[in-house]
Amino acid sequence: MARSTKHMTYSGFTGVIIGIKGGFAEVESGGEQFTCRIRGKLRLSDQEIVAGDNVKLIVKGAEHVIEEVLPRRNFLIRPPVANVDMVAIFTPLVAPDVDLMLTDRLCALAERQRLEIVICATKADIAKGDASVMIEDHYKGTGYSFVTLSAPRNEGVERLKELLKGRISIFAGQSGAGKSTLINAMMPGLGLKTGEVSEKIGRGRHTTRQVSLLRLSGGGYVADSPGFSSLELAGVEPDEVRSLMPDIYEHEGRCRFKGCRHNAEPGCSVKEAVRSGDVSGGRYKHYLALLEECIEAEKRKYD
Ligand SMILES: Nc1nc2c(ncn2[C@@H]2O[C@H](COP(=O)(O)OP(=O)(O)OP(=O)(O)O)[C@@H](O)[C@H]2O)c(=O)[nH]1
Ligand SMILES: [Mg+2]
Ligand SMILES: [Zn+2]
Repeated sequence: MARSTKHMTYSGFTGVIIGIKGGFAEVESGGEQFTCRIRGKLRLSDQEIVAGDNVKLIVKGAEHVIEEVLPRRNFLIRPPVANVDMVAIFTPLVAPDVDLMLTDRLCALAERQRLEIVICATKADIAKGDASVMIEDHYKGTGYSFVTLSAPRNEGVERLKELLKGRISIFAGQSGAGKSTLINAMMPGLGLKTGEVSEKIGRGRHTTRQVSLLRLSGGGYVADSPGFSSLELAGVEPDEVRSLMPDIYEHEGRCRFKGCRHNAEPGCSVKEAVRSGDVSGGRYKHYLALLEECIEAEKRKYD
């Protein structure tokens, strides 16, 4: 794009925020990257500009200035990123531990934001037996993409890159699962900090902090995020839980009773599907746990 130095301002192009530092933002537009000043009135407004925001830029003298933030399709609080398409949910096949309850919570939260989901089973090189098959089986009824990965063997890395193409994705999941390691494997030379899994407590240390969008060579952006070891489904109504698990929700309207919560009611299509093996017993168990949690949270609300 030609930019005249004769005129004071040149207006009318858009870009994507890939990182923020102080009053400045890194913006990518048409394959180029600009450091831009964020207009004062935008900095003072209630809406904080975050990575993933689409913005309108102008050139003012030697400076690029962000004039306007375009409407967001969605917004994630942790990490703070706008316009997210997909979440890659990481679960290790070995240490720290296989915690599918935590993974299912994350899936439910991602569903709530209407994000695409890919399940990433990591550390295949040191996994025992059929750990990967077990996890794939757990998610068989969900329709989620599933990738088995090993960073040292470079296994699954190309397939994951293929899935991330053309999208803004967040890497999420348990601390020590290998998110930062995988980003490093996809982007040689980046050198994100990764942590050793602490032997003593079997949990990875939190090593990921800053949020910026990283552009993949094949197209698409990813944001790393710090892992965690627990997570609450805050503000979800008990009757909303089943809509956050597609393998369970598939049975909506098929039970004897309308609005069946699939726990105590007779003639329940979900319970039947668990018995016949069409719905994974593990997913059903986690559904019941999440349902119970939301019922308890609702009770507390009215105490
Ligand atoms: N054997 C093996 N080790 C891996 C693999 N991926 C990651 N690791 C190791 O697992 C540990 C944790 O990896 P990280 O990439 O820091 O994990 P993370 O998910 O980013 O963790 P947080 O930033 O704390 O959320 C490091 O010691 C990595 O070297 C893998 O595919 N195979
Ligand atoms: Mg990390
Ligand atoms: Zn039912």
